[in-house]
Amino acid sequence: MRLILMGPPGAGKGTQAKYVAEHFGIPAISTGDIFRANVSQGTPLGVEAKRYMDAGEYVPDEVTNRMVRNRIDEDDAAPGFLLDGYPRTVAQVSELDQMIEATGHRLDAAVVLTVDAEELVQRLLARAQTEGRADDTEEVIRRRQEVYTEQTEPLIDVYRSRGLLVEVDGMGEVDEVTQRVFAALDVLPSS
Ligand code: B4P
Repeated sequence: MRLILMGPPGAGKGTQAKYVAEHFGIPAISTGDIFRANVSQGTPLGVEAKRYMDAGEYVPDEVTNRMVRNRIDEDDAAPGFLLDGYPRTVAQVSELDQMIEATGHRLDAAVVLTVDAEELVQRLLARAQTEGRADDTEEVIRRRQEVYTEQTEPLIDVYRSRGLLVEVDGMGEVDEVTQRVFAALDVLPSS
């Protein structure tokens, strides 16, 4: 199973990714988490990524693509994977197409979580209180929403035109959303 999980910042990608990955027995690969781990370890990748993340901007494609390519080459991703937060740009879509083609497999679905704009801001402000992430200030949250609208929202039509889009209502309790994702994916031919 090869899945991507999309949605605006705060839609619950990271929250749902772990349940969905566990359900299908595949690793959840979060570009945001990998960047944050590098930031906290002070690696060169982390130093570079932090500049962009703290401003609410996307990390440059070539950096992100290389990182994902290395990660999906690892053994645990051979049976499949769930990409949480990648691709986020048109250039990342082409790169991912090549990565998957090289494995002789295909993408099974692109799941997009839809959540009201006001709810997104509330969730991220609540996360700021509990986790204190540097990119969860109101100003940066607003910038992240803009970047998503400009650079990532167009990807929804790309995957829709390929017949791979699975839209899931991301409003409500975490468990309700998880059940909706399972219900949408369990009917796919390859699962
Ligand atoms: P991410 O880590 O992907 O962060 P996100 O979009 O903010 O969060 P997500 O949607 O996963 O929300 P979550 O489940 O945590 O990216 C961070 C940054 O990394 C980007 O801005 C960018 O700079 C960089 N980056 C990552 N990928 C990149 C790429 N491909 N290219 C370039 N740059 C990249 O949920 C949010 C909050 O809501 C949580 O507190 C959660 O507990 C809560 N929540 C979740 N579901 C809920 C529900 N149903 N009800 C109530 N609350 C809920």
